[in-house]
Amino acid sequence: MALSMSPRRVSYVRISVGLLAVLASAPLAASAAQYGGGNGTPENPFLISTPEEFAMIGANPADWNMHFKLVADIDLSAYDETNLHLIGHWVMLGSTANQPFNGSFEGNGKTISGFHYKDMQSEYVGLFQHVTGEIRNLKLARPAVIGDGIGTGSLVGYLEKGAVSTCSAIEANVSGNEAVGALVGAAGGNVYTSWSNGTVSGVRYVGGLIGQAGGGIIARSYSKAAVVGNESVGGFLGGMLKETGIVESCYAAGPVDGALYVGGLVGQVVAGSVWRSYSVGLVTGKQSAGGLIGYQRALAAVYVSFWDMETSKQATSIGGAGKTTIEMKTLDTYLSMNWDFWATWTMCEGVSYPILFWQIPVGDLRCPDGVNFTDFIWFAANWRHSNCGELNHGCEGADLDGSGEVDLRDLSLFAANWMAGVDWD
Ligand SMILES: [Ca+2]
Ligand SMILES: [Ca+2]
Repeated sequence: MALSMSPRRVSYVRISVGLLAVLASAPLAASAAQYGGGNGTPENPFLISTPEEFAMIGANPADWNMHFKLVADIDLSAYDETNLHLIGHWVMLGSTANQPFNGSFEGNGKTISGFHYKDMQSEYVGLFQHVTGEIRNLKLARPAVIGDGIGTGSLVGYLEKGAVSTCSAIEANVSGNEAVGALVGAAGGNVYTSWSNGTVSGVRYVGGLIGQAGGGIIARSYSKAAVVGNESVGGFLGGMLKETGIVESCYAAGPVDGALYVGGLVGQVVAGSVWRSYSVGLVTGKQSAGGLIGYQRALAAVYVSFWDMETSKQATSIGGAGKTTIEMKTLDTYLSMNWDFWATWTMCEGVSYPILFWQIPVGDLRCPDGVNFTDFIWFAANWRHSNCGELNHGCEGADLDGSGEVDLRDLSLFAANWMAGVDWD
Protein backbone atom coordinates (compact mmCIF):
# COMPACT_ATOMS: atom_id res chain seq x y z
CA MET A 1 0.00 0.00 0.00
CA ALA A 2 1.74 3.06 -1.31
CA LEU A 3 0.35 5.59 1.09
CA SER A 4 0.60 3.85 4.37
CA MET A 5 3.23 4.38 6.96
CA SER A 6 1.36 2.35 9.49
CA PRO A 7 2.58 -0.56 11.54
CA ARG A 8 -0.93 -2.01 11.71
CA ARG A 9 -0.53 -4.76 9.17
CA VAL A 10 -1.23 -7.87 11.16
CA SER A 11 -5.00 -8.00 11.02
CA TYR A 12 -5.46 -8.08 7.26
CA VAL A 13 -4.90 -11.75 6.69
CA ARG A 14 -7.74 -12.82 8.93
CA ILE A 15 -10.48 -11.83 6.52
CA SER A 16 -8.89 -13.01 3.32
CA VAL A 17 -10.33 -16.52 3.28
CA GLY A 18 -13.95 -15.40 3.24
CA LEU A 19 -13.29 -12.77 0.62
CA LEU A 20 -11.39 -15.18 -1.60
CA ALA A 21 -14.43 -17.42 -1.48
CA VAL A 22 -16.45 -14.50 -2.78
CA LEU A 23 -14.02 -14.01 -5.63
CA ALA A 24 -13.91 -17.71 -6.46
CA SER A 25 -17.67 -17.95 -6.72
CA ALA A 26 -17.89 -14.95 -9.05
CA PRO A 27 -18.13 -15.29 -12.81
CA LEU A 28 -14.82 -14.99 -14.60
CA ALA A 29 -15.85 -13.84 -18.05
CA ALA A 30 -18.83 -11.92 -19.41
CA SER A 31 -21.25 -10.54 -16.85
CA ALA A 32 -23.81 -12.94 -15.51
CA ALA A 33 -25.47 -10.19 -13.51
CA GLN A 34 -28.83 -8.78 -14.47
CA TYR A 35 -28.62 -5.01 -14.37
CA GLY A 36 -31.33 -2.62 -15.54
CA GLY A 37 -30.02 -2.40 -19.11
CA GLY A 38 -26.87 -1.53 -21.03
CA ASN A 39 -23.87 -3.64 -21.89
CA GLY A 40 -21.21 -2.08 -19.68
CA THR A 41 -19.36 -0.10 -22.32
CA PRO A 42 -18.64 3.62 -21.85
CA GLU A 43 -21.23 4.40 -24.56
CA ASN A 44 -23.85 2.01 -23.21
CA PRO A 45 -23.20 1.56 -19.49
CA PHE A 46 -25.03 -0.92 -17.30
CA LEU A 47 -28.03 0.91 -15.82
CA ILE A 48 -28.69 0.69 -12.09
CA SER A 49 -32.13 1.60 -10.82
CA THR A 50 -32.69 -0.57 -7.72
CA PRO A 51 -30.73 -1.53 -4.59
CA GLU A 52 -30.68 -5.13 -5.85
CA GLU A 53 -29.03 -4.12 -9.10
CA PHE A 54 -26.51 -2.01 -7.23
CA ALA A 55 -25.65 -4.93 -4.91
CA MET A 56 -24.90 -7.09 -7.96
CA ILE A 57 -21.89 -4.92 -8.81
CA GLY A 58 -20.02 -5.92 -5.66
CA ALA A 59 -21.05 -9.54 -6.09
CA ASN A 60 -19.63 -9.69 -9.63
CA PRO A 61 -15.91 -8.89 -9.65
CA ALA A 62 -15.79 -9.76 -13.36
CA ASP A 63 -17.69 -6.51 -13.94
CA TRP A 64 -15.27 -4.26 -12.07
CA ASN A 65 -13.70 -2.93 -15.25
CA MET A 66 -17.12 -2.13 -16.73
CA HIS A 67 -19.10 1.11 -16.83
CA PHE A 68 -22.21 1.84 -14.79
CA LYS A 69 -24.82 4.58 -14.63
CA LEU A 70 -27.24 5.17 -11.77
CA VAL A 71 -30.65 6.15 -13.16
CA ALA A 72 -32.69 6.44 -9.96
CA ASP A 73 -32.19 7.33 -6.31
CA ILE A 74 -31.72 4.12 -4.35
CA ASP A 75 -31.95 3.16 -0.68
CA LEU A 76 -29.42 0.62 0.61
CA SER A 77 -30.79 0.39 4.14
CA ALA A 78 -31.77 -3.27 3.64
CA TYR A 79 -28.07 -4.05 3.22
CA ASP A 80 -25.12 -4.11 5.60
CA GLU A 81 -21.85 -6.02 6.06
CA THR A 82 -23.71 -9.33 6.21
CA ASN A 83 -25.24 -9.13 2.72
CA LEU A 84 -23.43 -6.46 0.73
CA HIS A 85 -20.04 -6.96 -0.93
CA LEU A 86 -18.08 -3.76 -1.29
CA ILE A 87 -17.06 -2.87 -4.85
CA GLY A 88 -13.39 -3.47 -5.57
CA HIS A 89 -11.33 -5.69 -3.37
CA TRP A 90 -8.23 -5.27 -1.26
CA VAL A 91 -6.61 -7.79 1.04
CA MET A 92 -3.11 -6.49 1.68
CA LEU A 93 -0.17 -4.98 -0.15
CA GLY A 94 1.13 -7.36 -2.82
CA SER A 95 -1.75 -9.79 -2.57
CA THR A 96 -2.80 -11.33 -5.89
CA ALA A 97 -6.37 -11.20 -4.57
CA ASN A 98 -6.38 -7.40 -4.74
CA GLN A 99 -8.75 -6.32 -7.48
CA PRO A 100 -9.69 -2.66 -7.84
CA PHE A 101 -12.82 -1.25 -9.41
CA ASN A 102 -11.21 0.02 -12.60
CA GLY A 103 -14.35 0.96 -14.53
CA SER A 104 -16.54 4.01 -14.10
CA PHE A 105 -19.60 4.71 -12.01
CA GLU A 106 -21.69 7.66 -13.22
CA GLY A 107 -23.96 8.72 -10.40
CA ASN A 108 -25.93 10.95 -12.76
CA GLY A 109 -26.69 13.35 -9.91
CA LYS A 110 -28.67 10.65 -8.09
CA THR A 111 -28.54 9.80 -4.40
CA ILE A 112 -27.69 6.58 -2.60
CA SER A 113 -29.15 6.71 0.89
CA GLY A 114 -29.01 4.32 3.81
CA PHE A 115 -25.53 2.88 3.23
CA HIS A 116 -24.37 1.53 6.57
CA TYR A 117 -21.52 -0.86 7.05
CA LYS A 118 -19.23 -2.07 9.83
CA ASP A 119 -15.97 -3.95 9.27
CA MET A 120 -13.43 -3.96 12.08
CA GLN A 121 -10.93 -6.21 10.29
CA SER A 122 -10.40 -5.14 6.67
CA GLU A 123 -7.90 -2.66 5.42
CA TYR A 124 -9.97 -0.09 3.49
CA VAL A 125 -13.69 0.15 3.93
CA GLY A 126 -16.14 2.17 1.83
CA LEU A 127 -19.01 1.62 -0.60
CA PHE A 128 -16.14 1.16 -3.06
CA GLN A 129 -13.33 -0.56 -1.21
CA HIS A 130 -10.51 -0.23 -3.75
CA VAL A 131 -10.69 2.01 -6.82
CA THR A 132 -8.43 2.78 -9.76
CA GLY A 133 -11.25 3.96 -12.05
CA GLU A 134 -13.69 6.85 -11.80
CA ILE A 135 -16.72 7.73 -9.72
CA ARG A 136 -18.69 10.81 -10.73
CA ASN A 137 -21.79 12.83 -9.84
CA LEU A 138 -22.91 10.73 -6.91
CA LYS A 139 -24.49 11.79 -3.62
CA LEU A 140 -24.41 9.62 -0.51
CA ALA A 141 -27.09 10.63 1.99
CA ARG A 142 -26.47 9.80 5.66
CA PRO A 143 -23.87 7.08 5.11
CA ALA A 144 -22.70 5.41 8.33
CA VAL A 145 -19.42 3.51 8.12
CA ILE A 146 -17.31 2.01 10.88
CA GLY A 147 -13.85 0.57 10.26
CA ASP A 148 -10.75 -0.13 12.28
CA GLY A 149 -8.03 -0.74 9.70
CA ILE A 150 -6.30 1.74 7.43
CA GLY A 151 -8.59 3.69 5.13
CA THR A 152 -12.22 4.27 6.05
CA GLY A 153 -14.51 6.48 3.99
CA SER A 154 -18.18 6.43 3.02
CA LEU A 155 -17.67 6.41 -0.75
CA VAL A 156 -14.16 4.98 -1.16
CA GLY A 157 -11.79 3.23 1.24
CA TYR A 158 -8.74 3.38 -1.03
CA LEU A 159 -8.65 5.50 -4.17
CA GLU A 160 -5.35 4.07 -5.41
CA LYS A 161 -5.48 6.13 -8.59
CA GLY A 162 -8.22 7.39 -10.90
CA ALA A 163 -10.64 10.03 -9.69
CA VAL A 164 -13.66 10.95 -7.65
CA SER A 165 -15.43 14.01 -9.03
CA THR A 166 -18.60 15.86 -8.08
CA CYS A 167 -19.46 13.47 -5.27
CA SER A 168 -20.76 14.23 -1.80
CA ALA A 169 -21.18 12.62 1.58
CA ILE A 170 -24.12 14.36 3.23
CA GLU A 171 -24.62 14.03 6.98
CA ALA A 172 -21.97 11.32 6.93
CA ASN A 173 -20.98 9.47 10.07
CA VAL A 174 -17.62 7.79 9.54
CA SER A 175 -15.27 6.38 12.13
CA GLY A 176 -12.07 4.44 11.70
CA ASN A 177 -8.50 4.10 12.80
CA GLU A 178 -5.93 5.50 10.34
CA ALA A 179 -6.76 7.44 7.14
CA VAL A 180 -10.38 8.29 7.86
CA GLY A 181 -12.44 10.74 5.81
CA ALA A 182 -16.15 11.46 5.35
CA LEU A 183 -15.91 10.76 1.61
CA VAL A 184 -12.58 8.99 0.95
CA GLY A 185 -10.27 7.22 3.43
CA ALA A 186 -6.94 7.17 1.56
CA ALA A 187 -6.60 8.95 -1.79
CA GLY A 188 -3.66 8.36 -4.12
CA GLY A 189 -5.77 9.60 -7.08
CA ASN A 190 -7.56 12.88 -7.72
CA VAL A 191 -10.63 14.33 -6.03
CA TYR A 192 -12.50 17.22 -7.65
CA THR A 193 -15.59 19.35 -6.88
CA SER A 194 -16.70 17.17 -3.99
CA TRP A 195 -17.95 17.96 -0.51
CA SER A 196 -19.03 16.55 2.81
CA ASN A 197 -20.66 17.32 6.10
CA GLY A 198 -21.45 15.24 9.18
CA THR A 199 -18.94 13.76 11.60
CA VAL A 200 -15.61 11.98 11.20
CA SER A 201 -13.59 10.32 13.93
CA GLY A 202 -10.40 8.30 13.98
CA VAL A 203 -6.93 7.99 15.43
CA ARG A 204 -4.41 9.17 12.84
CA TYR A 205 -4.80 11.01 9.50
CA VAL A 206 -8.38 12.03 10.05
CA GLY A 207 -9.99 14.61 7.75
CA GLY A 208 -13.36 16.17 6.99
CA LEU A 209 -13.36 15.07 3.34
CA ILE A 210 -10.30 12.80 2.99
CA GLY A 211 -8.19 11.08 5.63
CA GLN A 212 -4.88 10.73 3.87
CA ALA A 213 -3.76 11.99 0.45
CA GLY A 214 -0.79 10.84 -1.65
CA GLY A 215 0.46 12.39 -4.86
CA GLY A 216 -2.86 13.32 -6.48
CA ILE A 217 -4.67 16.61 -6.96
CA ILE A 218 -7.45 17.55 -4.56
CA ALA A 219 -9.24 20.58 -5.97
CA ARG A 220 -12.34 22.82 -5.74
CA SER A 221 -13.79 20.83 -2.85
CA TYR A 222 -14.88 21.54 0.70
CA SER A 223 -15.94 20.01 3.98
CA LYS A 224 -18.15 21.20 6.79
CA ALA A 225 -17.78 18.00 8.79
CA ALA A 226 -16.86 17.99 12.48
CA VAL A 227 -13.59 16.09 12.86
CA VAL A 228 -12.16 14.39 15.94
CA GLY A 229 -8.91 12.44 16.08
CA ASN A 230 -5.59 12.02 17.81
CA GLU A 231 -2.73 12.75 15.39
CA SER A 232 -2.79 14.60 12.04
CA VAL A 233 -6.36 15.83 12.17
CA GLY A 234 -7.71 18.38 9.68
CA GLY A 235 -11.05 19.99 8.86
CA PHE A 236 -10.56 19.03 5.21
CA LEU A 237 -7.66 16.56 5.06
CA GLY A 238 -5.83 14.65 7.78
CA GLY A 239 -2.44 14.46 6.09
CA MET A 240 -0.74 14.71 2.71
CA LEU A 241 2.24 12.46 2.20
CA LYS A 242 3.80 12.90 -1.24
CA GLU A 243 5.70 15.75 -2.83
CA THR A 244 3.51 15.76 -5.95
CA GLY A 245 0.35 16.08 -3.86
CA ILE A 246 -1.66 19.28 -4.30
CA VAL A 247 -4.60 20.78 -2.45
CA GLU A 248 -5.93 23.65 -4.58
CA SER A 249 -8.96 25.93 -4.08
CA CYS A 250 -10.48 24.04 -1.15
CA TYR A 251 -11.97 25.09 2.15
CA ALA A 252 -13.09 23.69 5.47
CA ALA A 253 -15.60 25.12 7.91
CA GLY A 254 -16.12 22.39 10.50
CA PRO A 255 -14.66 22.18 14.02
CA VAL A 256 -11.50 20.12 14.46
CA ASP A 257 -10.32 18.51 17.66
CA GLY A 258 -7.16 16.46 18.19
CA ALA A 259 -3.99 16.05 20.22
CA LEU A 260 -1.03 16.41 17.83
CA TYR A 261 -0.81 18.12 14.39
CA VAL A 262 -4.27 19.62 14.27
CA GLY A 263 -5.25 22.13 11.58
CA GLY A 264 -8.40 23.86 10.39
CA LEU A 265 -7.70 22.68 6.83
CA VAL A 266 -4.91 20.05 6.98
CA GLY A 267 -3.53 18.29 10.05
CA GLN A 268 -0.07 17.55 8.73
CA VAL A 269 1.51 18.31 5.35
CA VAL A 270 4.32 15.77 5.28
CA ALA A 271 5.01 16.68 1.63
CA GLY A 272 3.23 18.44 -1.21
CA SER A 273 1.62 21.86 -1.50
CA VAL A 274 -1.54 23.72 -0.55
CA TRP A 275 -2.74 26.57 -2.76
CA ARG A 276 -5.52 29.19 -2.50
CA SER A 277 -7.44 27.49 0.28
CA TYR A 278 -8.89 28.58 3.58
CA SER A 279 -10.45 27.39 6.80
CA VAL A 280 -12.70 28.96 9.40
CA GLY A 281 -13.56 26.15 11.85
CA LEU A 282 -12.76 26.07 15.54
CA VAL A 283 -9.43 24.28 16.11
CA THR A 284 -8.53 22.65 19.40
CA GLY A 285 -5.33 20.69 19.92
CA LYS A 286 -2.71 20.00 22.54
CA GLN A 287 0.47 20.20 20.47
CA SER A 288 1.22 21.63 17.00
CA ALA A 289 -2.27 22.99 16.44
CA GLY A 290 -2.70 25.73 13.85
CA GLY A 291 -5.49 27.80 12.35
CA LEU A 292 -4.94 26.39 8.84
CA ILE A 293 -2.19 23.76 9.10
CA GLY A 294 -1.16 21.79 12.19
CA TYR A 295 2.31 20.84 11.08
CA GLN A 296 4.35 20.89 7.89
CA ARG A 297 7.63 19.22 7.09
CA ALA A 298 10.57 20.17 4.86
CA LEU A 299 9.04 18.99 1.56
CA ALA A 300 5.76 20.80 2.20
CA ALA A 301 4.65 24.29 1.15
CA VAL A 302 1.55 26.42 1.67
CA TYR A 303 0.80 29.33 -0.67
CA VAL A 304 -1.70 32.21 -0.67
CA SER A 305 -4.02 30.57 1.84
CA PHE A 306 -5.87 31.98 4.84
CA TRP A 307 -7.59 31.14 8.07
CA ASP A 308 -9.99 33.05 10.28
CA MET A 309 -8.12 33.84 13.49
CA GLU A 310 -11.33 34.71 15.34
CA THR A 311 -13.57 31.73 14.56
CA SER A 312 -10.69 29.23 14.75
CA LYS A 313 -9.48 30.71 18.03
CA GLN A 314 -5.97 30.16 16.67
CA ALA A 315 -3.58 33.09 16.33
CA THR A 316 -0.91 31.06 14.55
CA SER A 317 -0.44 28.45 11.86
CA ILE A 318 2.74 27.01 10.39
CA GLY A 319 1.34 27.79 6.92
CA GLY A 320 -1.07 30.42 5.61
CA ALA A 321 -1.94 33.95 6.69
CA GLY A 322 -4.29 34.71 9.56
CA LYS A 323 -7.12 37.19 8.98
CA THR A 324 -9.97 38.71 10.98
CA THR A 325 -13.51 37.60 10.18
CA ILE A 326 -14.17 40.91 8.43
CA GLU A 327 -11.04 40.47 6.30
CA MET A 328 -12.07 36.89 5.49
CA LYS A 329 -15.37 38.25 4.13
CA THR A 330 -13.67 40.96 2.05
CA LEU A 331 -13.14 40.24 -1.63
CA ASP A 332 -9.88 42.16 -1.81
CA THR A 333 -8.23 39.79 0.68
CA TYR A 334 -8.40 37.16 -2.05
CA LEU A 335 -8.15 39.28 -5.20
CA SER A 336 -4.91 40.80 -3.93
CA MET A 337 -3.46 37.29 -3.86
CA ASN A 338 -4.78 36.43 -7.34
CA TRP A 339 -7.54 34.05 -6.33
CA ASP A 340 -9.76 33.31 -9.31
CA PHE A 341 -13.18 34.92 -8.86
CA TRP A 342 -14.22 34.36 -12.49
CA ALA A 343 -14.52 30.61 -12.66
CA THR A 344 -13.44 29.10 -9.32
CA TRP A 345 -14.71 31.20 -6.41
CA THR A 346 -17.54 33.58 -5.71
CA MET A 347 -18.70 35.42 -2.60
CA CYS A 348 -21.39 37.59 -1.12
CA GLU A 349 -18.99 40.27 0.07
CA GLY A 350 -19.36 41.40 3.65
CA VAL A 351 -21.92 38.67 4.31
CA SER A 352 -20.13 35.36 3.89
CA TYR A 353 -16.84 33.64 3.19
CA PRO A 354 -15.97 32.65 -0.39
CA ILE A 355 -17.68 29.61 -1.81
CA LEU A 356 -16.92 27.59 -4.91
CA PHE A 357 -18.55 28.74 -8.12
CA TRP A 358 -20.09 25.31 -8.75
CA GLN A 359 -22.05 25.58 -5.49
CA ILE A 360 -24.31 28.33 -6.85
CA PRO A 361 -27.72 27.22 -8.16
CA VAL A 362 -28.84 28.25 -11.65
CA GLY A 363 -30.59 31.59 -11.44
CA ASP A 364 -28.65 32.90 -8.44
CA LEU A 365 -27.70 36.00 -10.39
CA ARG A 366 -26.73 38.18 -7.48
CA CYS A 367 -24.65 37.88 -4.33
CA PRO A 368 -24.71 34.56 -4.33
CA ASP A 369 -27.19 33.80 -1.59
CA GLY A 370 -29.77 31.52 -3.20
CA VAL A 371 -32.38 32.27 -5.85
CA ASN A 372 -34.70 34.91 -4.45
CA PHE A 373 -36.46 38.19 -5.24
CA THR A 374 -33.23 40.09 -5.78
CA ASP A 375 -32.34 37.65 -8.53
CA PHE A 376 -35.83 37.92 -9.99
CA ILE A 377 -35.51 41.70 -10.24
CA TRP A 378 -32.28 41.26 -12.23
CA PHE A 379 -33.86 38.57 -14.35
CA ALA A 380 -36.94 40.70 -15.07
CA ALA A 381 -34.79 43.73 -15.94
CA ASN A 382 -33.22 41.66 -18.70
CA TRP A 383 -36.42 40.01 -19.89
CA ARG A 384 -36.66 39.68 -23.69
CA HIS A 385 -33.20 41.14 -24.15
CA SER A 386 -31.21 39.63 -26.99
CA ASN A 387 -27.58 39.86 -28.09
CA CYS A 388 -26.59 38.37 -24.77
CA GLY A 389 -22.90 37.56 -24.86
CA GLU A 390 -19.49 38.01 -23.29
CA LEU A 391 -19.68 41.80 -23.31
CA ASN A 392 -22.81 42.04 -21.19
CA HIS A 393 -22.11 38.86 -19.20
CA GLY A 394 -24.96 36.96 -20.85
CA CYS A 395 -27.43 39.80 -20.19
CA GLU A 396 -26.28 40.07 -16.55
CA GLY A 397 -26.54 36.30 -16.20
CA ALA A 398 -30.24 36.17 -17.14
CA ASP A 399 -29.54 34.20 -20.32
CA LEU A 400 -29.38 31.07 -18.24
CA ASP A 401 -29.14 28.59 -21.12
CA GLY A 402 -26.62 30.66 -23.07
CA SER A 403 -28.85 30.87 -26.14
CA GLY A 404 -28.16 34.60 -26.69
CA GLU A 405 -31.56 35.87 -25.60
CA VAL A 406 -33.64 35.92 -22.42
CA ASP A 407 -36.87 34.10 -23.13
CA LEU A 408 -39.32 31.53 -21.79
CA ARG A 409 -36.71 28.81 -21.71
CA ASP A 410 -34.65 30.91 -19.31
CA LEU A 411 -37.75 31.68 -17.26
CA SER A 412 -38.52 27.99 -16.89
CA LEU A 413 -34.95 27.36 -15.73
CA PHE A 414 -35.25 30.25 -13.31
CA ALA A 415 -38.59 28.98 -11.99
CA ALA A 416 -37.23 25.45 -11.60
CA ASN A 417 -34.52 26.82 -9.31
CA TRP A 418 -36.70 29.31 -7.45
CA MET A 419 -35.61 29.46 -3.81
CA ALA A 420 -32.81 27.00 -4.43
CA GLY A 421 -30.27 28.10 -1.88
CA VAL A 422 -26.65 27.89 -1.05
CA ASP A 423 -26.18 25.74 2.01
CA TRP A 424 -24.53 27.99 4.57
CA ASP A 425 -24.59 25.60 7.52
CA1 LIG B 1 -29.13 35.59 -5.10
CA1 LIG C 1 -31.65 32.05 -23.24
